[in-house]
Amino acid sequence: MKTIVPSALLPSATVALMTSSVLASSLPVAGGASEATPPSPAKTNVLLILADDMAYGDLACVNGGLTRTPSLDQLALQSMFFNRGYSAAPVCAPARAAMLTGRYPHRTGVTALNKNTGRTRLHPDETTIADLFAATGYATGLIGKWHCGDGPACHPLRRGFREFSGFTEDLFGKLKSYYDYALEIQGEERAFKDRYMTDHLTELAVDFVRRHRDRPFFLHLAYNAPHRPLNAPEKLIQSYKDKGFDNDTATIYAMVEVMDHGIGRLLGELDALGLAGNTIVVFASDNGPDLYTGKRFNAQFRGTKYTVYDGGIHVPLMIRWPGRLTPGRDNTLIHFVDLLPTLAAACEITLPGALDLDGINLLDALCHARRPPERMLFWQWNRGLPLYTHNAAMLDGDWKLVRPFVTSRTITAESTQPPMLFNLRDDPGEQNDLATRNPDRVALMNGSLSEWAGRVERDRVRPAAGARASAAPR
Ligand SMILES: [Ca+2]
Repeated sequence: MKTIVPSALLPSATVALMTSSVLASSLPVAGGASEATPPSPAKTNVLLILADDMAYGDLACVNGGLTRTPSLDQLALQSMFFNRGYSAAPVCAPARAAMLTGRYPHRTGVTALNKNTGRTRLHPDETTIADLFAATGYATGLIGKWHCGDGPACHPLRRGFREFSGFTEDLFGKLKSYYDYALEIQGEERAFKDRYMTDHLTELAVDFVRRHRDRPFFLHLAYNAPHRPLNAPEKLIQSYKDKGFDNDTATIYAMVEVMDHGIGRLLGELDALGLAGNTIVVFASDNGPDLYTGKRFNAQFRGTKYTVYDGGIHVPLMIRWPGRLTPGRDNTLIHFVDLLPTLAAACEITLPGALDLDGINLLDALCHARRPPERMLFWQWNRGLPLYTHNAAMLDGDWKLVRPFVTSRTITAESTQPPMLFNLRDDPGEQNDLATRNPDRVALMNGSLSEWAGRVERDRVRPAAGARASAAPR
C-alpha cells in the first residue's frame, strides 16, 4: 500500500487549499467546509454519471435492441433526452476538463491525452463545478476516472472533490485489466484483483450516497467503461458473440451492460433512500466510440472518437429531475460547457462574477420549454500542440463547418484541406458537403472559427497562475 496524497490534502482541508483566487475572494465560505452555512436539507443533490467512449448507438433504446441497457433505457424514459447533446471534445481529457469548468478545453489547458505532454493539467486558476458545490456546503465526491492532470497540484482533492476514490493519471499504468487494477481511495493506493472494476465503482457510489443521504451531495461517477482495456465477464461476451458480433464489439457491449446494471443498482439505491425525487441525475458519455476497437453501431453519425464529425462528439446525454424537467426527447442544443452553469442554477448556487464561462445556463429553457439564445459552438482536437487547421468544427444553427480530420497521430504541420459544410437538419450523417455551393457562408463560418481559435489559444497559453484573479466581472 502506498499513500499518494499528503495528509494535509485530505478532504477536511481541501477547500482552504483551493487555488482559485477568484473563488476564494468571491464566495463567503471559501475559508473551509466547517465554516460553511449548514446546508438546507431540501437542497437538490446531483449525480453526474459519465461513461467513457460510449457511443450514442450503444443504448438499446437507440439501436433497436442490439445491446441490453434496461436501466439506461428506463432512465432515458424518465429524463429529458437530448437529440442534440454534444461533448466538448472527441477525446477523454479535454471533454472532461470542459465539463468540469464550463469552458472550452483549450482555455483550461487540457488539450492532450498523455500526461507526459503536460497538456492534461487543468490550469491551477480554473474553478471546477466541484469547487462551487463544495463551497456551498455540498458533500462532493469523484468516483472513477480523473484525467485532468497528475501530481499533487492537479489532484481531484485539490480541485473541489472532498472525496476521491478512483484513478488519476498516475495510476493509468496500473490498470492492467478490469480484473487487475489499482484505485486510490481517499489518498491511499490499493491494488484489487477480486472484483470487476465497474462493479467496484458502483459499490463505491452506492456507499457514497448512503453515507451522505442526510445532506446535499454532488457525486461525479466517472466509469471507465467501455474504454480499453477490453474485459468483461465471459458469459456476457459470449452472449453477444452468439448474436454475431466480433470479439471486441461483443466485449464492449458486455462492458456497457455491466455498467448499465450498476447504474440501475445506484438509481435503485436513490429510490430506497427516498432521494430520487430530490436528485438531479445526469448521464452522458465523454466522446464517441473508439476507432480502434470493434465496429459498432453509432446511429447515422459519421466518424468516431478523435474526430469532430458528429460520431466523435454527439453523445448520449440525458437529465432526470422529477417534477421539474418534462421527460421525453428534446431538441435543445446542449453542450458539456452548459452543465456547470445549468446545474449550479438548478441548485441555486450563485456563480462568482469573474467566472468567464463558455457555457450558458439552460435551466429556464429546459424547465419551461423556452428557446435558449442562439449561439455558435466550437470544437477542435489534434494530438500534439493545437493546430486549429486540423479537425475543427463550428455549429451555427443547423449549419456545421468542419475542418477535416486528418490523423489521430501526432501532427506538427498545418492542414491544407479545405473546410466542409453540412446541414445537420437535412444531413445528420454529414455526407453531403455543401461548401462549394455556399462560399459566403463558408467564409463567414470559417472566419468565426478562426476568431474563436485565436481567443482560446491566447487563454490556453496564459501564465500558469493568477491570470484570472484580475478578470473583470461580467
Ligand atoms: Ca473517452
